[in-house]
Amino acid sequence: MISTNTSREPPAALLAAVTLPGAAAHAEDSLCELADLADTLGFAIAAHAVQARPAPDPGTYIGHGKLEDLRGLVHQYDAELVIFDNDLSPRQSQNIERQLGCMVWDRTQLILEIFARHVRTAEARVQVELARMQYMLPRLVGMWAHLDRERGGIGTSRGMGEKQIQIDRRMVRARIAHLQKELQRIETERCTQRKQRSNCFQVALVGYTNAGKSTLMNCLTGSSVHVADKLFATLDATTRALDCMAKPAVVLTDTVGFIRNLPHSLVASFRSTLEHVREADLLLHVIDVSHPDYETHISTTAGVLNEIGAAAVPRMIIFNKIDLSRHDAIDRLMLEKKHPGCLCVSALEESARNTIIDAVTTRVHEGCISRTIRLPYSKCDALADFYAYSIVDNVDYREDAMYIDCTISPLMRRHFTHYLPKTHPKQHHGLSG
Ligand SMILES: Nc1nc2c(ncn2[C@@H]2O[C@H](COP(=O)(O)OP(=O)(O)OP(=O)(O)O)[C@@H](O)[C@H]2O)c(=O)[nH]1
Ligand SMILES: [Mg+2]
Repeated sequence: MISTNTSREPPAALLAAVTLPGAAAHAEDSLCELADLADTLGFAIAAHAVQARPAPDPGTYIGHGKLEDLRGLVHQYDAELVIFDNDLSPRQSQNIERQLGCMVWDRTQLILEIFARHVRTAEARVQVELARMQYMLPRLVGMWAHLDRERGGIGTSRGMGEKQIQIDRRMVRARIAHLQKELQRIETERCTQRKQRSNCFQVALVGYTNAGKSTLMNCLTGSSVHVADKLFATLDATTRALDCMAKPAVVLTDTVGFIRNLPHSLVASFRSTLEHVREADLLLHVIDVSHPDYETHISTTAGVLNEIGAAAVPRMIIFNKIDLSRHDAIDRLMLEKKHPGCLCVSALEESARNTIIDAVTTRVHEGCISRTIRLPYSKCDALADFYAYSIVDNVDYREDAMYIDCTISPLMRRHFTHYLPKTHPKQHHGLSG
């Protein structure tokens, strides 16, 4: 089927997709998302072509007849670009480009271009460039083929194009090695910052792109991180203190969103940014409940969390944008039944703050133990640790020592190992001094 759209703004682009058996259910949503991704880069989608096939064509992914149709559309709309919803091999992109006479991107390249456009910090710049270089390396072949076509002929030895490819490959490999070193340096720096934060309960916002993570970050911490109604507005990790009564103190991190078929090279390059997610004590999984395909967003996010090694981190589900739901109360009931313990909020409403902070505080204090600990006066310096890492209910200054009534969270127990027994907890614990 080929459908067209008469409203057109330059630069024009076309979308193309091949639906393989088993993928039909999500094909339309995936194509809509591809249009949103293209829109993020400012392309106007003039038309799209979709073909159902039992398997991709090895040379051109899409069938030859459909490719002819696309060629007609390229001319009709004067399209600069054709974007495939599937991942194309370097050879397939090259063949299609040759036949259509315009630029051809696959889904991965489109996402890489968006990331490149949205980078703000030096770290994200390195991460995105590394992913782009890795994507480009096997695709250099097509870039210089014209030199061979111009100069090559029967009897010519190696063409200029081939020599140029070898030079380029060396340069790209050297650049990749340089970027990898740079990322390692950044990771070491991050490791130091993480150690500084290890006395805090770490919470990270995760979820599909555009779910409202940054809006929630601003609502919860009063910060002003960048919010936009476009995909991949956030590429960097921002960490802020959460103003709540929990002990230990809580820090919240906002970071890059996920999407279906997130390029593996990007996941690998963003390892240091995603470390916040892997090392968190709790993940707030934010879901845009107004999105018709939010169930797929939930499973996609779960899949990426698995891929980055964060599957075991405890999660709290937050259905956001409930203000956009048509039957607010009914939807809440249905969601709470299906996802026990979930929260339904609107990040645009003040009430979201208290709802989430109360739930996080409860989670921080889950598994806390209450103890009366004897602290000899010779160790009175340690009293500061009790105030920093536990909730102190009372300090009784007796003749022999101080007796501290306190509540200690599981995360902070390591600070009190001297005071707590290894096996049988008793009501009173002392430190010999
Ligand atoms: N109506 C409504 N809009 C919201 C709500 N939360 C966020 N938005 C809007 O949704 C859009 C995306 O919000 P962001 O906070 O940038 O989303 P994000 O999850 O950080 O997106 P990425 O950084 O791209 O992954 C913005 O236009 C927000 O104003 C909400 O509760 N209700
Ligand atoms: Mg964001």
